Amino acid sequence: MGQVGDLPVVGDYDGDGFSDLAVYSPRWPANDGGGYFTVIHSSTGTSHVKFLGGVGDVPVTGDYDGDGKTDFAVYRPRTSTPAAGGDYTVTSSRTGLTSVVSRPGVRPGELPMGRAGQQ
Ligand SMILES: [Ca+2]
Ligand SMILES: [Ca+2]
Repeated sequence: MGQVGDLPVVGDYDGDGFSDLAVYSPRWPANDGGGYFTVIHSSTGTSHVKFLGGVGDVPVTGDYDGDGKTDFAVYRPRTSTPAAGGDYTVTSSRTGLTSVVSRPGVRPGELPMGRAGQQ
């Protein structure tokens, strides 16, 4: 944790009510196409790595499933047709399943705000 280019993504990933230190690394060292999250759980002090996303993705963590635990999520703008929006990839902390939600209306250079369901 703590490489050049890492982005802070603090959240309560273990659901104990305390924020967990976390970063998103846009690139996976063994594969330049992938990104990953590294979280130090406040409840145990142990670290957890979650691979998700790729080059150009922006971390947009939040509690999308409402279970009290922060969900791993990234946003990928559609650079080829920016006015068409982009795709959110979210891994539910409740089910462990990863899903992709497309959202229109994001303009070039605009970062997503709030939940995946809001515009
Ligand atoms: Ca926590
Ligand atoms: Ca959650």
